[in-house]
Amino acid sequence: MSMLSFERKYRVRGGTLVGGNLFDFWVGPFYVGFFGVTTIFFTVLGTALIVYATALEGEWNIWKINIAPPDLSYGLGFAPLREGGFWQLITICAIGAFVSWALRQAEIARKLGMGLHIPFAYGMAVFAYVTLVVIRPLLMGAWGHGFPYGIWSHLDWVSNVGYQYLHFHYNPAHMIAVSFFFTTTLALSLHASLVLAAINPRKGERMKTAEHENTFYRDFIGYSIGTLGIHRLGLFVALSAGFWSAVCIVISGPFWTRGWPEWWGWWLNLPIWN
Ligand code: UQ1
Repeated sequence: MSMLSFERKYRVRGGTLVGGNLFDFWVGPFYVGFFGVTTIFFTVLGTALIVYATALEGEWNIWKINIAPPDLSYGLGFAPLREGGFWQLITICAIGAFVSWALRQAEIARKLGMGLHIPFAYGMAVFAYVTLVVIRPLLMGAWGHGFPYGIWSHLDWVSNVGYQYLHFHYNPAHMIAVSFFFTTTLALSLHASLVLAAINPRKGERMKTAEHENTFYRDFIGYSIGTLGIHRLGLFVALSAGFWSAVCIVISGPFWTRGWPEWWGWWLNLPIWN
């Protein structure tokens, strides 16, 4: 709220992606817009469907609530509500809400004359989810290959699918994804600790700036990536983690159906070992 004096200058109408100035207004601190309305629509409907499906199942233990996709025998068709149809409708609502949210980010960025980095970054997470519940099931020929919506049940799904491929950690794309996840935590902890160290000097001393940050890393490892560079690196490693996660699951089944340890046969079969 304290930022409103600054925000007022930028709260200008126009520059929407669709709908002209129909929903081009703010409610309190929030921009509404056409995609704000569609986000709320899909979120409310999807949540209501989750609650309704759960009521019919009768399991209210938060850890055990489960809304399962259809049986594989339904293929790519619609299933009756209580046999996976709820899962299908909830998936449609989830994708509707996630895509609306990304387009609202894009609309706000556009109104402010900013780049589209935020919707692009968020879109990578949406892409990973869509890969799990749409792209891979389509390639495998059945919605039943999507993961169930439930805290315990989705963990069981991950474990079971992992064991279907014998040892999922031998999946090369999974290796790359995990490496990027760890690198992301390393980059963020390096960056956050460096910034906090610079702005929290000893008592009585002035806070330090980028000059000190650069100097620390040049003294320490002979290289500083710079204040802009660290954010570019952070975005790259974080997006790469999401991207390779999507790749590692979409190749499991559509591309490789045996155990992942066996994939490394190409290495053992290199002629140089003879
Ligand atoms: C860095 O060099 C830098 O520039 C001054 C930052 O900006 C504040 C950083 O946050 C970090 C972590 C580094 C060091 C990182 C690498 C990859 C050398």
